Amino acid sequence: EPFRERIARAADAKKSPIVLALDLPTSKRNLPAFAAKTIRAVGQHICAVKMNFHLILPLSASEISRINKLVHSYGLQSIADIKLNDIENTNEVAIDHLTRMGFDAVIANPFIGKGGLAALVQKAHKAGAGVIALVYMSHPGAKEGFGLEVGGRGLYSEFLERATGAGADGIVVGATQLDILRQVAKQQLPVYSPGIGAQGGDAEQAIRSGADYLIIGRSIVEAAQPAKVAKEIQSRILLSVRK
Ligand code: O7E
Repeated sequence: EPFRERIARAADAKKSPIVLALDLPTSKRNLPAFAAKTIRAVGQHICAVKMNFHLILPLSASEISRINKLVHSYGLQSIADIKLNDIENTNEVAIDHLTRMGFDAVIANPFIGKGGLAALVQKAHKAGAGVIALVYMSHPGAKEGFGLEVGGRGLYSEFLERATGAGADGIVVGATQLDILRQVAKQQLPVYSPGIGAQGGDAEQAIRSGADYLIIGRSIVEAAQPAKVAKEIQSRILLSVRK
């Protein structure tokens, strides 16, 4: 079953479009134990876990594999978010390592070009993994890159075309970019939206504007009661209109 369907099934089963960004602060001691504790706490309120440099840099491959096994035991998908942005060979080596560690999907930056993105998607699909492509990021400076005007239109619309053309399994648009969310919501690809809470975006507003999945980190991970916060967001979204 392709990643796109696996994560849709997980979201259905958990009644949650939340992708937990497991972004633990560097001050935390015993990261694997804290990661496991967080997954156990919120596992019923999310459909996937996303790991970034916060864990992929300090932990060993076997420590990451163990976390991925725990993620899977909760019926969740696991996404590796080291935004791939390199030459073909390097991206392919990264995909090899990440899929061996048990990740179900990777993130890619369409800036590498049509050919590079297509090769990356092919490689990932062959390994049974999905690819989610950046289209418009959530931070204020995103307009200086993704929002640049090229040939009379925003670079992000070119990135969207590249993602579709390459056969990617989803795209990323920040929850802080509601206009862009509304534009891309009409497309065929599932939209993953980060920037809720800590970066100022709102969960319900993002869903109403067309986000299919919400990537949420610090507001859950750093909360005194992560399960309570995750459950609150989950029930608020369930009540709001889904597209
Ligand atoms: O702000 P937080 O704590 O809720 O965390 C957001 C996470 O989403 C964090 O891991 C960050 O690296 C990531 N992210 C963004 O914040 N903005 C983006 O535009 C894109 C991502 C991201 O996850 O991209 C790949 C899916």
